[in-house]
Amino acid sequence: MRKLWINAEFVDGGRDPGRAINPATEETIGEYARGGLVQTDQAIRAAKDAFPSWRRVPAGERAALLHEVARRLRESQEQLAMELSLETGRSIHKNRGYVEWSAECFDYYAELARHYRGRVIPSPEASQLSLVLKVPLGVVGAIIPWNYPLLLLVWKLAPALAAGNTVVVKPATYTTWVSLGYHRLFEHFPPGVVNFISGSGGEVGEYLVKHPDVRMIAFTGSTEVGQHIMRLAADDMKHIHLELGGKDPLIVCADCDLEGAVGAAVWAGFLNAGQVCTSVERVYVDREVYDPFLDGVVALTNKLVVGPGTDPESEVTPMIRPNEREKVAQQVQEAQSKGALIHTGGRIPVDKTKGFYYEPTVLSQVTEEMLVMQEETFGPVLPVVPVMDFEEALLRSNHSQYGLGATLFTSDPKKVKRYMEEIEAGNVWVNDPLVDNLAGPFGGMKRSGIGRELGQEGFEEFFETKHVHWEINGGMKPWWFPWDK
Ligand code: TAP
Repeated sequence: MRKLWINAEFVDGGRDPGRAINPATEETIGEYARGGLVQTDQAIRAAKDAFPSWRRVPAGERAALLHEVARRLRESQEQLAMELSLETGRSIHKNRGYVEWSAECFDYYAELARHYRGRVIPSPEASQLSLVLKVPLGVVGAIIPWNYPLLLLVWKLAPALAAGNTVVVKPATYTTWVSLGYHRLFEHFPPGVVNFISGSGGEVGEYLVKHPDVRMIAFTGSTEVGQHIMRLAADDMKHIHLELGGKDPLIVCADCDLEGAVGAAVWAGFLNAGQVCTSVERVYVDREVYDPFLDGVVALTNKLVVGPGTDPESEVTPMIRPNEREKVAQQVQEAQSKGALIHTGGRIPVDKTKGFYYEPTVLSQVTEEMLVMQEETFGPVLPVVPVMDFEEALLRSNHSQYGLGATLFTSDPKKVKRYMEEIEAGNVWVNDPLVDNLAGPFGGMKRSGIGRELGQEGFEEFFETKHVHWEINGGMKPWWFPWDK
């Protein structure tokens, strides 16, 4: 059974163990300790006690420890990728890439930490020194979703540790087993700097958010829980960083490479069974190319291999749980009842008696009022909508409560210029969706979140900023009391 890891020691959960389920087979793959408030308290205390000495570790030494995490990730790539496939159901082929990318993220922040602590700014007088000083915040609570349990953990942990914070990690319940194995990556750190707890979000997660010794909450998950966290964090004025849901549009212009647009829509709509925060969830296509585009998308979707992530041939993998699949099915049914046309999919595959599969689904004749166009679907469903032109597509893309990612397919630089400036999304892709960049800040606008991960901006989130004014000469100043001095 996998245990909690607090102050560099294994800790029991004090409750009945949890069972890790393989979404492709419904089999139990392992057990994990389920923690509660006692263990969460213990972890926060360990992180608090470790902070004063961890913050003073020289940047070079800290960088070496982070590079060692990268080395350990690469060394265990195959095992880590397989465990991810077992518990998330996702493609082993993609998971290998995510492990490597996680290693690169640690390497990136190790080097950033070596070079950055703030800056010197101009002073009013020659005898003065003015600094913008960046100091770590203290204990960071990292709350992680189930869809990318390693990558989204790393996007928080690497910059938080590089900045000199200590961390308590609370994984999602569905992916606790794989996450409690990650302590192996941090065994060379001083005790208490990284701690892994477990337990339900509503109990343990909320306790972490409310705890006065936690100075920052770095959260990825649903908009609903993010809003709740923001309210709770207000009491202590905690720093918060929220990466939330999305309803990403894809605009297909008549002047684009149509084959590329078809491939991109299918890829970005059905990767990880649509359980990507930046999945394409709405497609707006210029009427001129609507028919060939839709035909192309349906034809390509029909060729996709649906199967378990542990099989490298599988392209569309299972969803995480039957209740998540049910939410998707309900959106599709609602759309169909209001006149939407299902071109392919829209059901549980008949040949899959085990596993939480849902067929990749292409819809047309959808209207903006349907749930499938309004709410995050988080499943393999692609609604395709004809539009008059780019202007209409842009307008409809922005007509959403979300603003996470967006993609434009065009060969017209004038449209690209308008789009990059006016689309209401934090991640803007042109002719190539879902490409993230370690140096490029990732995050959302509107109800998709606050703050950014990755890049220099993602590093800044984990610091407190101070302005330091230093008069080197000392002595009385003419503007002090008494006035006539
Ligand atoms: P949530 O249900 O929001 O859960 C996310 C995390 O928050 C889990 O660890 C969960 O623990 C915990 N949690 C739940 N209630 C909490 C509370 N009251 N206080 C503190 N923590 C709480 O999301 P999910 O279902 O795991 O993930 C899917 C959602 O995440 C989608 O909306 C998706 O768009 C979003 N997401 C966004 C991004 C980015 S980068 N924007 C990336 C991936 C996913 P339990 O598992 O124990 O409930």
